[in-house]
Amino acid sequence: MAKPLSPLIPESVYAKRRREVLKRINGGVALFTANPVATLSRDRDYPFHQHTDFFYLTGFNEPEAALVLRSDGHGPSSVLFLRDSDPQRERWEGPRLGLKKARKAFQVDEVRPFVELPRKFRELVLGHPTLYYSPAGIRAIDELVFASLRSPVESREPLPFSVTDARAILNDMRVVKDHHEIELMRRAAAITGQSLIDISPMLPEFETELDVARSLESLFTQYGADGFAFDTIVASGPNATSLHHRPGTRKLRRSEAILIDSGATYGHYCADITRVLPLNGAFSPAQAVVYEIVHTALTNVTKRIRPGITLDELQRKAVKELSTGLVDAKIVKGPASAVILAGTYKKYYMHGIGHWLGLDSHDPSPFVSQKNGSFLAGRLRPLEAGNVITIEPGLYFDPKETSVAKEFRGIGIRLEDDVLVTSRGYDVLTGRVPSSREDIEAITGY
Ligand SMILES: [Mn+2]
Repeated sequence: MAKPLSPLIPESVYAKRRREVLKRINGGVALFTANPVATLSRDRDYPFHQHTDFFYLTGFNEPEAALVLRSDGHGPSSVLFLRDSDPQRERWEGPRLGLKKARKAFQVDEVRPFVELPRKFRELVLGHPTLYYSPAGIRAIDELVFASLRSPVESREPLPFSVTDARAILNDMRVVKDHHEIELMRRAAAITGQSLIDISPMLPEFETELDVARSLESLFTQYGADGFAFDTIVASGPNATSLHHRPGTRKLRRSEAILIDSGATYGHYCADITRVLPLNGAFSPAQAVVYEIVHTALTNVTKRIRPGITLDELQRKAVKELSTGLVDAKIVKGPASAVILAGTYKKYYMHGIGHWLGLDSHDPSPFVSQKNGSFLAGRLRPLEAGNVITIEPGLYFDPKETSVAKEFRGIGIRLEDDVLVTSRGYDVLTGRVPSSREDIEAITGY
């Protein structure tokens, strides 16, 4: 019996991940919960998305579920709580896995109804000094966790006396992808990439940004995507200077370029690709100049990727590439060293070079851990084989930006690839999607 929605990674892999958590919590107990279904207004809910830590450990895609992992060796070491079958509710909400099928599907010690969690929780955490918790924003569960700390002074009940963020453990585990995950991410990248290629020659047919966004998402689905990594960004003309522009009903103009930043998910794993395409098949001279600078930065930063390098180093390389490009093209007054030192470039490049990618489009960033188990704030660990990151240099000139010549105002160019770090260097998962100016003009030349 396959579990709903995660037949792509075998249960044995999830079981292995849970054993790894048990090892790392070393005598503690851990609680992971599913995301809630949030109400939008009245009878309408927000679309349900599973909490990615919970999904990583279970592959289970229903709300009202929790996983308790206990590492003291007494009693059950893994207990999964979930909703039982309820034909009446299922008539409205769709099928649930239910307890009976869950007992067959999951390699856990116990499967219990979710409604029992409050009653059972105290018993499960008893005797564990530390409770590891990955909060999903459910007040009632937060309350349960705090209540477990609130035992009377000198109580005979040895309840946990510390609560710790379980995400540190999960961040550490999730940052290195296994071959199952890499396969899913390759597929998500292929779906997203092919859809972008397919939609390019169709662009003149679209009226608005929203048209483009919905048609692209439809292509994702046709190619087998099971969702979207984030809300699709489609920004035409000067809208591209706003980093996360939401597509609207603005009419597309042939003289402009369109920035598309989007990602399909496959097996819940994300792709995240950005391309900028000219709406009339060729970039204007000013667009072309900026495009070339950003593309050179993308190429030269990507070449640096290998185990041991940090994202900070890649960012410094990006800043150097972009600043030099701006000065060489006479868009900004030099020398480049002054542009970098004074931070003038931040007016035009105001974000990081990339982020980790996985179940979340902004996957956990691995921080340097200290001997005492705490983390050094803000210090990212160097890249290692199995990491997947995005590389996304960009240049944005506000329509009102008077520090650059008129023809550059309102131009926004960002190019983004997804890159797997390998033991020898890197593998661009989105490498089949054209990115050079010539190749982009070739696929949009109608
Ligand atoms: Mn991104």
